[in-house]
Amino acid sequence: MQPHYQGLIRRYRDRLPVSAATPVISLNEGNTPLVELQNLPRRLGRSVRILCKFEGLNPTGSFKDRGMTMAVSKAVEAGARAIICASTGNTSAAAAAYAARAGISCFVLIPEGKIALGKLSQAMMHGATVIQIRGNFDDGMRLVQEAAKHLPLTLVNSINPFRLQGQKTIAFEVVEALGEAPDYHVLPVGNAGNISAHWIGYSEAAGLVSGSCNHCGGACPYLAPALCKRRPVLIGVQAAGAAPFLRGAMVDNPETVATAIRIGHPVSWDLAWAAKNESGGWFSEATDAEILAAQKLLAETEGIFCEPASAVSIAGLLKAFERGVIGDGSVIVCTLTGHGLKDPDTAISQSSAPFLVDATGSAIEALIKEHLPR
Ligand code: AN7
Repeated sequence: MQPHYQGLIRRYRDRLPVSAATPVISLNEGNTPLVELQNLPRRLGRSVRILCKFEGLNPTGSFKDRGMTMAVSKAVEAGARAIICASTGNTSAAAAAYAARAGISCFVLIPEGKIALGKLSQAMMHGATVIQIRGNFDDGMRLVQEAAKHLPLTLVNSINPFRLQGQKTIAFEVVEALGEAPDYHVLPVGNAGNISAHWIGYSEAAGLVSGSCNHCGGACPYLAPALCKRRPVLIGVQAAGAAPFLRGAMVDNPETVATAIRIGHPVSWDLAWAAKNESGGWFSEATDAEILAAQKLLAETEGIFCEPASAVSIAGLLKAFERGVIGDGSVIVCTLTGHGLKDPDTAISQSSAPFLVDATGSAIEALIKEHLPR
């Protein structure tokens, strides 16, 4: 029998802080498709390659599974019997699922009324103790840190360094798929763990660890030596109503339709600035209208349905094109962090309502004829 893919810890064991003693808690996350856009570049009149790393196809529907397999495996290795996190939704879904897989308890704090229904249903189905707070994600983040200090709980937000270790593997996969790093990598930024993890991953794939390149020692299996130091320019995109990196300061009352990134006090503040600076990249922002338009555009022109927070990368890319900062021939990867099915309400509210007709052949035929391509 062929050994089938069994998740990113087994795949990248030699590059992750695990040992033979680490119990691998996995749902075979990672190994997500890198889908090249076919229609959008043409429609935009750009001769560039745009590839979407569709993290929505992870087991719980978001990139959080990459971090959670590591965080929960290490928690169980250390003897933890319960984990806790604050979440805008996706982290709670992943934490709940991996805790179920591990047979341990899970507590999640979520902002009341501000998490997408798909995510809430996941946390509830997997048996987590779901605690809604009268506050936002940043309040929740403060509360879980306090709780983890004096209660027997392992905190699994991205402040837990094992989360970033798992999430860095996305860069390994991109480099393997393309044979080298792309020119640009665009992704949404909320709590800022993921942009930090992307940079760690690209740096390790390039043989650049702790600021020094060791490719000559042959520690860089993914790249030809000539390309060894190559890393992408990172473009971190925020929702305009929750954009502390654009404002240069924390934001107290973040608001956006992209509830996943409704975060004003990102915990990986310094790491994210370093990633942006070292990569020669930049932060940009998109309004709610731009985010929803980008989500719809991607769904209608390419058949890819991501959640609003993920469409932020497409919105940021469109802005970069408008500003003329991305040259012809560039290879661009966009991380689509979560699946569109996570947030059906937002999708339905921005689409036209289904038609309703009598159940007769003539009614159906009339309607179809009206809509056939001419
Ligand atoms: C779809 O679930 O913070 O910048 O609590 O769900 O690493 O925070 C979610 C974040 C982007 C931002 N896209 O990533 C949570 C949570 C989606 C997300 C982000 C999130 P970070």
